[in-house]
Amino acid sequence: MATIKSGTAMLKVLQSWGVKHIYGIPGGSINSVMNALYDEQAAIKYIQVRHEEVGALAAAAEAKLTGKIGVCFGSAGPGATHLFNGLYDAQMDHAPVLAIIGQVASGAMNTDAFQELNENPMFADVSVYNRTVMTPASLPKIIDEAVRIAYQKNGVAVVTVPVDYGYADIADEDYSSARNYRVGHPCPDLSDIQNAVKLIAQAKKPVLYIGQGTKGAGIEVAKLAGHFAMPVVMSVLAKGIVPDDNPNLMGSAGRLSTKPANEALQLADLIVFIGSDFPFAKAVFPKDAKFIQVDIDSSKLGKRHKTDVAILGDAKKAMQMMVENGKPIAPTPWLQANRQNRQNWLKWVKGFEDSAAVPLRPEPVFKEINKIAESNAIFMTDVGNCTIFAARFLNMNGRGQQFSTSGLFATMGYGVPGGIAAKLTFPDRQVFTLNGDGAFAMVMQDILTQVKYKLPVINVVFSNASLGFIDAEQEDTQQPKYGVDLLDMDFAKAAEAMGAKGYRVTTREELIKTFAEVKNTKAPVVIDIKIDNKRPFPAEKMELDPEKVTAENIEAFKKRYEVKDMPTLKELLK
Ligand SMILES: Cc1cc2nc3c(=O)[nH]c(=O)nc-3n(C[C@H](O)[C@H](O)[C@H](O)COP(=O)(O)OP(=O)(O)OC[C@H]3O[C@@H](n4cnc5c(N)ncnc54)[C@H](O)[C@@H]3O)c2cc1C
Ligand SMILES: Cc1ncc(C[n+]2csc(CCOP(=O)(O)OP(=O)(O)O)c2C)c(N)n1
Ligand SMILES: [Mg+2]
Repeated sequence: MATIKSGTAMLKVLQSWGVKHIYGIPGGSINSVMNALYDEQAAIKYIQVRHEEVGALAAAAEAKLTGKIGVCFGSAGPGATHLFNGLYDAQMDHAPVLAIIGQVASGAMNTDAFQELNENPMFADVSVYNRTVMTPASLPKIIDEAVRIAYQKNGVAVVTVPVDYGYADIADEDYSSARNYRVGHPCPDLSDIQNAVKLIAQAKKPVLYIGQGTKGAGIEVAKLAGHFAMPVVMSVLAKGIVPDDNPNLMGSAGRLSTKPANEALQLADLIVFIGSDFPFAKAVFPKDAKFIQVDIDSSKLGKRHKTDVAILGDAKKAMQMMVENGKPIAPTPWLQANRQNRQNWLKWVKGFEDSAAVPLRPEPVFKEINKIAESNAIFMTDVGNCTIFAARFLNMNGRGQQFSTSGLFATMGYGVPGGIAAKLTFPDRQVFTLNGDGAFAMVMQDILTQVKYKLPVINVVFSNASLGFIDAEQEDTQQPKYGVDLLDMDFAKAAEAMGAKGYRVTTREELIKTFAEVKNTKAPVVIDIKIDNKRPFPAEKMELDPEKVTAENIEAFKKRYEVKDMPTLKELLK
């Protein structure tokens, strides 16, 4: 009988599923996997990260960008516990990820051995599949099962491997089911579609709300909105699906939001909610608005809002069917007012783009990013005020550019790992990471990984010497600012020390010069931009409506945020 090492058979299964690289850090309990990775290095590349969390986040980010399984590993004990943030990120944004966890040798298990943890209960909550391998012969089959289930459930599969098993010889067979993998969604029910278009025809102020479930269907979103004269609001994770220059696109709602998007939803009498699980629905959607929901996951229907018409099925197909089954509606005063509101907002934002104020404002930074961004650029965005800036100020083309962040888990430290994953997976595409100074400091050691693997990522750090996002929250809860100030540092120097190219930017001239220089960089760069710690315009709590706040408050609000020529949507509708 031909034999193969169990660890090698495992990697052959991963190859059959199209896995090209695996992120992790070696340890005694995972060395049989390292041994197999050494043997198979021509087919699967081992990526040495400097923190397992970065490996797990990179695997999650890769899965989000490609829809394909991301793979990471950690050794028993501390290597395993370091993976959690990446795995929760994958779980909460529905990304298929496989985590291979080292374990002490089978004979030492359950003896409180060095670094031995009871790994199954540890990973129970984060996973859709979670098993410890019990014989060397079953390892490749269990890995195949894990990948299949991670795909089917869009979640995290965890396989714990006692270290001795990976070295053992087993029968050399085909253990993979990859060739049988199929994806399919239920077709929307025609009567549900007909009920939906009836509701749309009756609505006076309909809004189309889209989430990342509409990926690949930007054209259908634009058609549906145009056909029924609906302004469009998107979740942050849907950024980039519809071109930002579409006149019906209001932006995102909630706190990472724009004025026109929040106002459209406040006044909506119907929300057509497609491919989203928007967590702030209760706070942002009017309770009494009629609600149509489309989702491929039946457990989501009716979850976030009382629902009048629930449609189980693929977003693209459902949108096509709605257009086919409903009479077109000519642009209404409601749509026109929303378009005007959007125009006013964009004009106001543009008014800051050439600001030479020092410390810099974020708008001039995004002007330069938008200027050099290529038509298929990837924007990996960290968590904090920079997520607000990216949601508002990135001008994405809806045709090849991609945006990603840590959505529902919202972990800081997503940018740098995301940049590693994006550049490894798409070496020919331009990759930006957009990071706050707090978040960047959590993972900046992995600039070393970008350097080691020659990944020319453009890392932008918004240095405001503050945990700015939380600073604003402490203002809202009227408590003393505490724990939110950060020591400023020179990230450019740190980058240089790690072998990357570092830029320190404090003025508009330096900003323009630096971005022109990094446009076609062949090496990783870190641009440390000293920006003002001003609170971003709070579109989630605007004090502009005379029916709700005093004239004095409106004046103070306008003064603080330099608001001009932005009447409320209510005023525009009069
Ligand atoms: C600091 C921070 C603050 C945030 N604040 C905001 C905010 O103010 N506003 C905001 O919008 N977001 C915000 N987010 C992101 C937010 O937490 C959620 O992650 C996001 O709103 C969810 O987006 P989604 O609904 O598109 O994606 P998901 O939660 O992934 O939902 C997608 C839905 O689409 C369904 N689906 C998938 N494929 C299909 C298909 N083919 N057809 C039909 N349905 C499909 C899925 O079953 C799922 O129900 C923030 C993130 C960070 C980091
Ligand atoms: C790992 C983790 N810890 C804490 C938080 C809470 N949190 C959200 S945003 C934020 C501040 C981010 O600061 P920074 O990266 O400097 O960005 P800024 O808001 O200043 O632009 C914090 C602490 C989090 N989301 N993730
Ligand atoms: Mg900061």
